[in-house]
Amino acid sequence: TIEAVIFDLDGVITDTAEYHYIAWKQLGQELGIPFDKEFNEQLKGISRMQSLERILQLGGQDQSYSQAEKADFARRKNEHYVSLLDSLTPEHTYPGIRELLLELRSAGIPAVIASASKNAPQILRALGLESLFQYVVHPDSVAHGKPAPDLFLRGAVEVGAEASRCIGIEDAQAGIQAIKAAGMIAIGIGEENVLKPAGADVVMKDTGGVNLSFLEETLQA
Ligand code: B16
Ligand code: MG
Repeated sequence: TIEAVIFDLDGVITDTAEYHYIAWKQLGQELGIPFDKEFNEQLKGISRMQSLERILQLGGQDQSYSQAEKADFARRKNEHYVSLLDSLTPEHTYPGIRELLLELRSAGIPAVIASASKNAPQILRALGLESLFQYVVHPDSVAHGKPAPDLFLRGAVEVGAEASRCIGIEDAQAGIQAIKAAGMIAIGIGEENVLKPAGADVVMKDTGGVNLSFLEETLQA
């Protein structure tokens, strides 16, 4: 039996992965560092400052700015990102997610958020989902971000679940790696050719078909 389901947020619960992309792309343009969706896959699941470092590296500008300037770039990106969050309503919850959370609640299986985002609580409030999660791991509470397993392991510990009986759901390569490093079953949401190489046990195009019986079958497979 499943002891906990540990969800990533951006790109699994709602489409905020796209908002991150829009906001980073804008900053990239301002810095003269254009990039595409393929490069953007590397930014998913990693922290704000790490994302900025990757973009600067791409443009060969990683030595060009002081820490204060970098902090200012990250602040600007976040301001843009947070302004995009203003339009978020419960209708923006991905297909099947609310239904799955209700099924888990009925079955007494804890649902946990393991997101790298400092904006996670605000997003869950905007979607009206806060009360359906037993625990939200704070990204600053662990030593290492994804692809390290820390966020997922902390989530399991907080709800008293055995890692091998947890299912993690992720849209990012770094996130799938984190779930597998934690010794959990990994369900990828997105492209098979992106998430299978990262170690996903199963990949679904979207969240529509991810219900409790599917999760139980996946754990038993
Ligand atoms: P913030 P997740 C991650 O969220 C995003 O995938 C990643 O693109 C972002 O840089 C990171 O959160 C930090 O977000 O700037 O809001 O603190 O996918 O782990 O839910
Ligand atoms: Mg994500």
